[in-house]
Amino acid sequence: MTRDTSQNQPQTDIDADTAPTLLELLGWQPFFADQLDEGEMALTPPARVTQVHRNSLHVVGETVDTTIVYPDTEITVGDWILINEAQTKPDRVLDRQSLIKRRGAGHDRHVQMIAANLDTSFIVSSCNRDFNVARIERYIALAFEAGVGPVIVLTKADLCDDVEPFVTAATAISNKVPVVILNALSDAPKRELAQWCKVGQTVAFLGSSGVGKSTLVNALTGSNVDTQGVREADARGRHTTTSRHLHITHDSCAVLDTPGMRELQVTDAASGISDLFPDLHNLSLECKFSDCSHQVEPGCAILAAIKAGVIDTDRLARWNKLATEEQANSESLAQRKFKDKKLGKTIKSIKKKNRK
Ligand SMILES: Nc1nc2c(ncn2[C@@H]2O[C@H](COP(=O)(O)OP(=O)(O)OP(=O)(O)O)[C@@H](O)[C@H]2O)c(=O)[nH]1
Ligand SMILES: [Mg+2]
Repeated sequence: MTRDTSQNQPQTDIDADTAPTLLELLGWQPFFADQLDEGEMALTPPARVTQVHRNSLHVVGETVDTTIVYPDTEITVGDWILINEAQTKPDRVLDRQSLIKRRGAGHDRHVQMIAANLDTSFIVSSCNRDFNVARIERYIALAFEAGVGPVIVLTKADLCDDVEPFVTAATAISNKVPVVILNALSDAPKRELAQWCKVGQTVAFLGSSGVGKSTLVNALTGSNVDTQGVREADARGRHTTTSRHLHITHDSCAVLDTPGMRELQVTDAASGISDLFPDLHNLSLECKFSDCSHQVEPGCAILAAIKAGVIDTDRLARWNKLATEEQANSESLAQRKFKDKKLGKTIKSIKKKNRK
């Protein structure tokens, strides 16, 4: 069952009458082809990064399906690269159409790239205790920021007596995000997700552990990726999938399976958050002070709206939390970049002095 009030429909230029090429099945699109000079395609054929390991990348192209030893933190799963003739290293990473990223774990607040060149991110949640609007909103904000179309997929409908409260809450999140409710173990996924899974498209399953991401990957691709039952007590998964893996199908889109993410801190995502909460964002622009905290200030449009009873205070609290966190993470990221730059300059000037 799909509830779709949005305009979130993928476009594809692939000719449906001819059998797709491997490049098309890998998600090759005119956006990438336009970056290659004449002849370049034959000399260094493009390949897609399907897995990233600590010191190596697995890449697949029309003439290659190999692991290359290459420790590069600037390349992520989903990237398109041109490999050198010896097939030992990437010559060039093609410009990305999209990049989903989050603040990495740890204190240094680095940015962790989750995936590049996605068209659709399926945000998966189960119709049980896993369901959490604030967490779903985080995924949506990151997708909006990256220009990737989000779709909420509610799994385990078959195990739930009444799906309606989950559907109502999910549909209320944003009128730009369709909601699909299904049993991932049935034949529904292929049918219900078909409109986003055309040849040439790349889709990803994101969400907590145990919600059925790998089950959905298996349903779409016919693969046999490991899945595992969740804990009875709290419906939590066991972190069965441990790394991101882009799977290629023989007749539809490229499908990315991801591990359940324990923490999803947003960074560099101000416009994604505004897209998710456009009403609150626009109201805040009417506040008297541009740095209004919407707590006590006079002339605060948000406080006035609360008084008038026209905004949902829970939703307001979630927006406030997300926007504050985003600002703090982005500021510290900018400071770190500034410090790195300053340190780089100092090292350069010391080296210069020593050469004299
Ligand atoms: N009945 C039912 N079981 C489901 C559904 N979706 C997933 N499951 C089961 O839930 C368990 C967890 O599914 P997985 O696909 O491993 O979950 P995951 O999101 O990949 O979990 P991680 O790899 O740990 O992140 C498995 O036992 C699946 O068979 C569903 O819609 N209905
Ligand atoms: Mg999994």
